[in-house]
Amino acid sequence: MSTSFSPADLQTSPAASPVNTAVADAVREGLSSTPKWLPAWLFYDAEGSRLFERITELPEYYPTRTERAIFAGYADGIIDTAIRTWQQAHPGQQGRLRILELGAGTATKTGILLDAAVRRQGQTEYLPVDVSEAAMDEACAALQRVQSGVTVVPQVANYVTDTLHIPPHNGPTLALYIGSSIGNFDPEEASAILCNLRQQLQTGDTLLLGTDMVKDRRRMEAAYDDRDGVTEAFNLNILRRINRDLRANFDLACYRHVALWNEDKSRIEMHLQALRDETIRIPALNATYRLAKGETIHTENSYKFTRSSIQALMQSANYSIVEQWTDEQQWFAVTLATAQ
Ligand code: AVJ
Repeated sequence: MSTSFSPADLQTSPAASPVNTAVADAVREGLSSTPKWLPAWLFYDAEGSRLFERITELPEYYPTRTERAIFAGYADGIIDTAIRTWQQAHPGQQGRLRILELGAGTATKTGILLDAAVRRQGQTEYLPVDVSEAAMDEACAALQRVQSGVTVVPQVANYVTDTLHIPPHNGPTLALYIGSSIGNFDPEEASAILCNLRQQLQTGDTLLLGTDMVKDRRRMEAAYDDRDGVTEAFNLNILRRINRDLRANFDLACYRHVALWNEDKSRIEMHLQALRDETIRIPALNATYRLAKGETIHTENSYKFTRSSIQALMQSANYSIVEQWTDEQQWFAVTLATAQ
C-alpha cells in the first residue's frame, strides 16, 4: 500500500476532525459512477477560492473582465430598465429597488450595480444568498467598507437544493445571477434554479442573468487551459481537498488536466485523466476506488450560450426578456428578463 503524507496534510487534517457528510456523499457517489465525476462545488475550499480569483485575472480568462466592462458601461441603464419594468406592471406605485443576488462571491462586479442603484435612489438594500456563511461574511464586510447607502441583508441558503424564502418587499426586486455561474448546471437544473427564484419574485420584478457565449473553440479552450497552469492547479486542487477532508491518498502527480469543448452539448468540460493505474483508498468512506491508466474523472461543465438558448432557458422558467447587453465581440451577454 502506498500512502503519502506531506506536512501540510498533517497540519490541516487532524485525525479527529469530523467528516463533512455533504463532501463524503458527493465523493462516494461520483467515484462509484461510470464514468467517474465530481461536482464542481467541491473546487471551492479556501485554496480553490483563491485559485479561482487568480483565474479571473488571467489573460486567457475573458469572462470576468468582459462582464465587468458591460456593467461599467451600462449599469445606469440596467437599473433604470429594471425600475421601469416594475413600474409598468404596477402603475402609480412607488417603492425603492432592492438587489438580490444568487451567490455572494462576485462582490466587485456587484458593486458597480449597487453604485448605480445608489446614484439613482440614494440608497438600496442588498440581499446576497449563499450556502457559505464564511463567503457571505467576507463579501458583506468588503462591501460595507467601500459602499455607502447600501444595507446588506445576507441570506444563508442553498439556492440549488432548497426552496428560497425571500422577505416580501414593496417595490421592485432586481435579482442577479451573474458571472455565468448558471453555466455549471445542465439545462434542466438551470431551469429549475430560475423557477425556484421565480417563485420569490412578483410580476414585474426582474432577473439579470450573465452568460458566457459560444465563440471560437480555441479561445474557449484556452480560457480553461491557461499557459501559467492556474486552471490546472484549480482542477487538481479538488483531489487535494478530498485527500484532506476524507483522508484519501490521491497522488496529484498522476493526473493530467484536460479541458475540451463539447460541441454537441455546447459546453467546456474539465476532466482529470489518470497517467497510470491508480488505487485510491478513502478511509473516511471505508472505500477503495481504481482508475485505469487513461481513465478520467469529470470535474466540471461550463455551458456556453447563444441568444436562442438564453431565450429558451428564460421561457422554460417563465421569464420574458426585456433587454440584453453585450460586449463588442459578443463574447458575454447580460440579459434582463421579467417575471411573467
Ligand atoms: C465560476 C462556473 C463561472 O465556468 O468559467 C473557471 C468556473 N472553472 N475556470 C466557469 C471555472 C474553470 C467558472 N464559473
